[in-house]
Amino acid sequence: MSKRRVAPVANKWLKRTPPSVTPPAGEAGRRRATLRLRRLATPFGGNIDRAVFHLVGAPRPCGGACGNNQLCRAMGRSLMRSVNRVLTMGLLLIVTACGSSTGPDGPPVGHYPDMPGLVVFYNFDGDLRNAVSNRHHGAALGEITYVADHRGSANSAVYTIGDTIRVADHSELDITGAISVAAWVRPLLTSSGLAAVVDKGYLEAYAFGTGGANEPDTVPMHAVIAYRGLSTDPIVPIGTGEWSHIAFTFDGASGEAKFYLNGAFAGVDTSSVTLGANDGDLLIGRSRYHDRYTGAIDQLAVFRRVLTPEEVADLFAFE
Ligand SMILES: [Ca+2]
Repeated sequence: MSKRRVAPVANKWLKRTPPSVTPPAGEAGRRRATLRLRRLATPFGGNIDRAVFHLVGAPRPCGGACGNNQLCRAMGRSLMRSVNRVLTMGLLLIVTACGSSTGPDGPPVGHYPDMPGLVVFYNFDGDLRNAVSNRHHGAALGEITYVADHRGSANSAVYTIGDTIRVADHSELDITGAISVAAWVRPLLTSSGLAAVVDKGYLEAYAFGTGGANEPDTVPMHAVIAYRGLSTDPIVPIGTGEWSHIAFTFDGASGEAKFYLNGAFAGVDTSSVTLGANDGDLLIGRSRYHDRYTGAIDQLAVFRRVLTPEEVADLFAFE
């Protein structure tokens, strides 16, 4: 496919999903903005002015005109890499448009980084559907409500308070060897133990969430593999009542468990346990042993492999 044919598709896609023009404040915000541009710039096919304009509201080229602005220099490097991927991205955009349940003029549905090994992805945009396949959709056990997501979009994240989402047991959810789990979370309460955002029965399999309060108004990330608790040391706190992106990877071969907070590496733990299969349902919002998570959850993803730090950063930046 030529770049000439890709451009109209890319522009149409951008028109449907206008990017934010204001990068969030702080170091995490700058990192997120940079990553966001890397994704946004790809379909521009090298139109740097337009990409920068969309991101920071400044119709100027990156590079010299931006002087010492670190964000712009990072954008420039990302853009050069992105241009080389434009043909591949163009194809993906067309596939996304064709897969939209509302037709080519509607918003993309179920779009997420086209990453290998993704087993389930729940965007919780008003429903409990798995966007990866037509299997493993969630069912509410109790009353489930929807709240605004980390960008403030209404009805775009799920809120659990003593209620649970059940995904029926399936061999595809029995992940062994290596796993990664990621989600946006806004925990409301601290917990003395595990507060399971997701659980497949952690006596044999896996669970990931928060728990073990170490300071007022904060919780750490907490994973359990085959009944072995895993966390960062020292503990990296997550604020309660605010959105954070958390991710966890476990490599059964090396026993290495890595944690990421807001797209950045946060710590490692090791264990020689064996990640196993069982006949449990996949539960969201509590474990099968009733370790409840209270708060909001969004963009919950489970992979059957170890994600790289770059991939975790991409998930954090994903719109
Ligand atoms: Ca969502």
